[in-house]
Amino acid sequence: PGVPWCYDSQDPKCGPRYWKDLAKGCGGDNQSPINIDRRKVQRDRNLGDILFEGYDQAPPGKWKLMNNGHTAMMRLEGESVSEHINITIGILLEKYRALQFHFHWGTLKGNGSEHTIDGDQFPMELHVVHMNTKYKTFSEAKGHPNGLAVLGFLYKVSDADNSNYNTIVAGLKNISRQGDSVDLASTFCLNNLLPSMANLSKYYRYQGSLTTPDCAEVVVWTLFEEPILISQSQLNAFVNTVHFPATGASLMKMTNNFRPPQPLKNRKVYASKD
Ligand code: SG4
Ligand code: ZN
Repeated sequence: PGVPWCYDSQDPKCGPRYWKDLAKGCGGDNQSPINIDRRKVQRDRNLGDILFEGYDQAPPGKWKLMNNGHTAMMRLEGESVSEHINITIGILLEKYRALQFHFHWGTLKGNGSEHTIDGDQFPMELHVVHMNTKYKTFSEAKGHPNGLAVLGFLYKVSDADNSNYNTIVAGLKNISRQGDSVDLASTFCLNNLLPSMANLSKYYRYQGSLTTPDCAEVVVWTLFEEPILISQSQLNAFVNTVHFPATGASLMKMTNNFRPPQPLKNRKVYASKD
């Protein structure tokens, strides 16, 4: 079900510039991603450290890595499992439960982050999607501007492999095609995939949307300043291993699965620190 949307790299005829014709929401005034202009952000002293719960524990269940045709996505198997992974954010200290995480990347030569900082695009971006626990269902949450909270992390290339990514990178070969999925033993915790917790106090906050159709404007966005380090060969594994949905006989590598920055319009971006 849903609209046949895609990225330009798959087929320019259904790429981001046409999304608003497929889903009205994608033409809204609070769209994501955005470029973050460091000179224009507003310091907000109320933006304290985010409280992470369960990020430091290997979940009791399994991580399910899947190719949904648009990205490589990791889902927690079973609701009771993901209940243990929460964040508390914002002045109202609202609690959000983790649902899944996924990646946006580029090509072997080009960058693939969705958010940019001072116009700079990064090699890859991680999104951890959470739902406000005061709503009972995902569709109820999608009816409210504070329904979802996505944590965004940018990657930087390092010389050494990031061994915390070995399980995911190795799993990619099992999700080469759309619909493929693989259960990964949950021997690692979410923390391991992120920068050190001590370096997460600087972040940007703004009100935005999902970055794919229906582009619902229901996301409290947090983009962290501190990058995640990963090696070029680990990045290349995403570009080389995962494929878009097959059209006819040809199988096309999944590349550039990012939406470009959208107009900020009347919004403000807040920074937790100078
Ligand atoms: C990716 O396509 C995920 O696989 C989607 O998750 C996600 O949609 C979509 O990105 C938009 O999320 O953090 N980039 S984003 O704004 O979470 C939703 C699923 O398809 C609804 C479950
Ligand atoms: Zn995303």
